[in-house]
Amino acid sequence: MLSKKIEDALNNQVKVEAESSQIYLAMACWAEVKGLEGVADFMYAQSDEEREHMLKLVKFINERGGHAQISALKAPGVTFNSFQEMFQLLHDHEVFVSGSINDLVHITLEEKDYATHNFLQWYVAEQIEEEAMAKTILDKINLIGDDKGGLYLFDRDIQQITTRASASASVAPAKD
Ligand code: OFO
Repeated sequence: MLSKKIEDALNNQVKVEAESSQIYLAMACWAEVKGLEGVADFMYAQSDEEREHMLKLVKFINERGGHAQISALKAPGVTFNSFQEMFQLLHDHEVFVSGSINDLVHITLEEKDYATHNFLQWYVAEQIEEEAMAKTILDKINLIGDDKGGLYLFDRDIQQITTRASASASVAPAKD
């Protein structure tokens, strides 16, 4: 059974994950209309993943005697000055989400809720991966800058990251 404090904190994270999904969906749309299909596919995949993160929390809350709240979301930015700026925002957002997960983990310790603490370890590991990936991509795009040829190759490269990630997700055992 969840305490009210934990239920509220988990519901806050539901909103954070839902907003992450919307942010990446908006980025996918912008990349798509700018003609970078590889980047768009990568962002669509990121958006789907964030929705899964949200659903995993929703189900956990409901199964543990709480009630998951589906709330209004903050509208994401829909245009960017450059791909560099967009990937910087993606990176910064992942750092923000990691902080939010850490706060949540901290509350579970304060409340002595070890079941929720255990459940959240999956998110801690996921954030390490996502931050590392965002950093790798950001470093690459910072090297490329505004170079059109570089951006073309980057678009092809990132397509491989997306294909590899979805292939390993389909062969890997279920993450939960
Ligand atoms: Fe939900 O994993 Fe990124 O933000």
